Amino acid sequence: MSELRHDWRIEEVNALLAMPFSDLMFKAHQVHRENFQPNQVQVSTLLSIKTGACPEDCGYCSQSAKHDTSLEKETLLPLQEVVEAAQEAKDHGATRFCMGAAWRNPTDKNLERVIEMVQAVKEMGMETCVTLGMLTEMQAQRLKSAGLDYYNHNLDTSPEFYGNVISTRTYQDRLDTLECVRNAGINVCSGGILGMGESRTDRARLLQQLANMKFHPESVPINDLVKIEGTPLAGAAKLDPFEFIRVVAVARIMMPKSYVRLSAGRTEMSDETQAWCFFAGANSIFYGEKLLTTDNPGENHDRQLFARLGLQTEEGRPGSTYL
Ligand code: SAM
Ligand code: DTB
Ligand code: SF4
Repeated sequence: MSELRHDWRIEEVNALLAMPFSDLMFKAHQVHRENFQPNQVQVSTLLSIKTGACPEDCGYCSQSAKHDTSLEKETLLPLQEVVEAAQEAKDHGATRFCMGAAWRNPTDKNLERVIEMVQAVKEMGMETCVTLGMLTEMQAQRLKSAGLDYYNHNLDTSPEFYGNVISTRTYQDRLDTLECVRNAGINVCSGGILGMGESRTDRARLLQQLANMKFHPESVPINDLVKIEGTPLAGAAKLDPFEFIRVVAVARIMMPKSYVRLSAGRTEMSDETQAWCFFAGANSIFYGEKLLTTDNPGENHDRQLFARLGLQTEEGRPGSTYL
């Protein structure tokens, strides 16, 4: 059995990323089989509960007030709308409902409204995840006592490349929030985005940061940049799909017991690339027509892909073999 390590050196990570492709796939798949059912995929659905007008300047994001994107802004959704969306996600086979808000950080008043949403979704028998920006220790504890299962907060890239993408907060701000979440006893969901013009070493440094935390994040989303008109990264060069698959494989090897989520970017990804990602150790996806503000593959497409690959949803609807 593979051991959990928290002392990865950058040369080791770079060496894994540089392995011959077949050797890397073989190694990652072995680790995957030792730790998970290889044909099962966990399914989460996303909802943007507060859209746009965000004061942060993340260079990839449609929701930053600093970029001129053609996004319709929305205030925090009413509870009833959230409950209806969660019910629909559950009916379609999702086991976790993830709610995202375009905030730098939540106010205590807004946090109370999100807590009502978390409690309502939990009562429906789904796992809950929220991503609300930076948190204080107190806010993280408040979310924990309300029963929140996961908090998503991505490191996004390496510490060295971070300043090229975001100027309104620091890498340390991200690490501090993750520590508050971990200390509160909430499961951590943290990963990054590939294809923002970073180097392979930046990708290795991101994985090293995630794996060398005291505890590995329970969930590691790997996003392929969705290029959004009007953002500074709209013209970023497309990442080689093999490089994306390599990063998934190395995440699997370094964090053998974590769920690795094939996250944003599936719409532009071939079915074959996705199949390689599942073989390399990805075992979670976002399911549903929309991510937060951008398109995700249609549900029919995903259902067919699962059937073609013989994949099953983890803890899916009773009696359903595929999605
Ligand atoms: N405002 C909160 C925050 O930044 O933590 C929560 C929402 S934010 C949209 C959640 C994550 O979505 C980001 O950290 C980033 O990794 C991912 N994301 C946002 N826009 C993206 C894009 N265009 N392509 C890929 N991933 C993206
Ligand atoms: C994550 O790593 N990816 C999700 C979720 N966590 C919140 C968000 C993807 C957003 C993609 C761009 C959009 O739809 O706005
Ligand atoms: Fe705001 Fe989050 Fe988008 Fe950054 S990624 S601009 S913090 S919504």
